[in-house]
Amino acid sequence: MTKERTFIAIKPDGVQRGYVSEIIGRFEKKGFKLVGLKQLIPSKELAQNHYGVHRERPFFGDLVDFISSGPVVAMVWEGKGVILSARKLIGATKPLEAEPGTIRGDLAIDIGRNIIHGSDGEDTAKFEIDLWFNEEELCEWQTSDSKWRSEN
Ligand code: DAT
Ligand code: MG
Repeated sequence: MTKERTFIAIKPDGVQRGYVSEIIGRFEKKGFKLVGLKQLIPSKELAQNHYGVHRERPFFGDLVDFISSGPVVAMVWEGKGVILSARKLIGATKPLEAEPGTIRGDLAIDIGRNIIHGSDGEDTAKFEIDLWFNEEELCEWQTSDSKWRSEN
């Protein structure tokens, strides 16, 4: 049974626009398993740590202000290939370049309002899950139909 996990966050614009259920639904329909879920208004410090890799970029200040401006729905999803698959479901960073059918391609217009975050690799996923969640906040559970979702 694969334990691959990724960190997904619905940003304040996605929450404000009422896309929480739409976005969770896309991951559920794909077949991934929700193992962590909470809503919070991130502190500046959390936002800065989360986007630390972009610290030197000109948009860093605005990005941190935006992410900590309102409720974020933070999630951990589990399943085979979930890190890459989630990035595909999410679509390109610039909504203009995101294909229709992807979350950003269907629901967003602007790079600064691209409604969702997803970890971009194994190391990032581990770092972000540890940053946003305590171990006790994550559920170990089996879906009743797991053998119909993935062979292993
Ligand atoms: P992604 O969110 O697809 O992983 P990223 O890690 O390159 O993209 O950037 C993180 C976020 O920062 C992105 O979702 C939106 C914002 N951002 C990235 N590039 C930007 C730019 N050139 N101008 C404004 N915001 C930008
Ligand atoms: Mg990124």
